[in-house]
Amino acid sequence: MSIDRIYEQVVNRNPGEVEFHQAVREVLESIEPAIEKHPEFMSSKVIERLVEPERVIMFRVPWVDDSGEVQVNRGFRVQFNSAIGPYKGGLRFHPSVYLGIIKFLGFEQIFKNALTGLAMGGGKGGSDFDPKGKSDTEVMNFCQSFMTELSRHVGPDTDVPAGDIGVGRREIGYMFGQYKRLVNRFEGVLTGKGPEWGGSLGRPEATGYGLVYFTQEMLKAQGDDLKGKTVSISGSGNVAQFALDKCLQLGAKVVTLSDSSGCIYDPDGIGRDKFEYVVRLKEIKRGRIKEYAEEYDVEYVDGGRPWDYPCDIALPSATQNELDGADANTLADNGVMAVAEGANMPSTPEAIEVFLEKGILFGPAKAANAGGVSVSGLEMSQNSQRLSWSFQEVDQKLQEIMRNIYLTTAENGKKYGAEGNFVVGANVGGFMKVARAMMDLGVI
Ligand code: NDP
Ligand code: 2IT
Repeated sequence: MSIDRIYEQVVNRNPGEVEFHQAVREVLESIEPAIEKHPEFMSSKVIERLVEPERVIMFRVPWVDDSGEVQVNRGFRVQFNSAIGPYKGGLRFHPSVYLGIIKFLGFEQIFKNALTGLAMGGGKGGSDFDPKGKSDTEVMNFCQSFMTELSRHVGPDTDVPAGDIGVGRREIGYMFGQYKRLVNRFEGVLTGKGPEWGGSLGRPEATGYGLVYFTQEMLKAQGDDLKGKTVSISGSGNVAQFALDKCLQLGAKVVTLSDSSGCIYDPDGIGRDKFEYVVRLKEIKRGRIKEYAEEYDVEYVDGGRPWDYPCDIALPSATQNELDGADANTLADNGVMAVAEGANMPSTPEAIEVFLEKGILFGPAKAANAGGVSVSGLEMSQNSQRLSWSFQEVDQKLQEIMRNIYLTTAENGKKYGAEGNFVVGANVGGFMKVARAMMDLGVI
């Protein structure tokens, strides 16, 4: 079957799952040069197998809210590919979650995890539960019910979930507590745990720090660095916060943040004190980014996104398809030199085309945000050893991993006729490792 035919079949077999179609299309288009060199992948139907999840689990999540009313949410876990290791990938709790979102995330995770060089397959899960506005007890009730079913399908050598949008240390804690109670074993079934109960130091920081380490590698190859650069970040959650933290450490000035309600612009830069305010606002008060504008008397645009403001570097770190072709043109007109994706699939295909055509350095999510899952992999290693490494040791390893991901990505782009195109580089780099493993393991 040709690549076009395979894509058509994915669309027909997964009707309405537009984000999944988008993620598959990008990968299939960019691995074409690799497939031409390896006809054995086609004859053994590696691609047809790769686009079909090994297992899809959907379940009812009933729970009782504070008023005593029963609520019913939907739970998902897509165990996409385990050719190179146990399924690994986060859980997303957000009202927009449906099967197509989890499949797109699980599919991308296969290649991202392969790029890290660690032994992790790809998976993703979540629920349409909205933690916003819920009490702590409600979040706990929900997490316990979610894990009561999920516990049958996961395990430290089978499938190891972690956080994603709406799932942080609090939710991981409630789920880990329930798992431990159900199976009567203390084991590394989840990553992103608190350091007191089996978590790795450096995991909260890992995605944001890794994103900036990757950006630094892209700049370094051009003889440049982050010092003195103006940076626009979207989102204000885990990834955005620690990307901001690392930018500050490296002497860059961050001028924007956002959430699902709107965007703030602080031309003086979000400094250390303001960063600490944002962490308290988002992690403890669980408030809105608008409150930042009120606190520091800066511009707030209701429903706005950061891409209209001039910057040297853009780090989209909120959600999928948050930066479109028009935004990319605006960024380019304002002189942006590099874009690196903290979120998964934040740039639309049209936006990516603009960046590549205009020669703007572009770090795709599978490479640029792989720091989070990398340190999750290191958390799994520490759990297996029953040891905890120091923050410095983890951070050092993270820097090495991000550098290797950059090198693999750059080399593969070059090798397959697309020098400087890190989309091709990341997709081919991840794909080759998984495809070779799938060949070696037989028709499974
Ligand atoms: P958080 O829940 O901590 O933060 C998410 C942020 O994005 C919040 O500011 C949120 O605003 C905003 N956001 C969420 N949905 C939307 C939306 N539909 N429109 C506009 N803004 C939105 O999640 P993370 O920081 O962990 O995740 C951010 C992105 O990074 C996601 O794409 C995730 O898949 C990706 N990622 C996360 C990793 C991790 O380790 N956590 C690893 C690799 C990638 P609000 O508060 O209003 O909801
Ligand atoms: O998208 C991602 O890579 C994550 N949400 C982190 C996954 C993980 O298992 O740490």
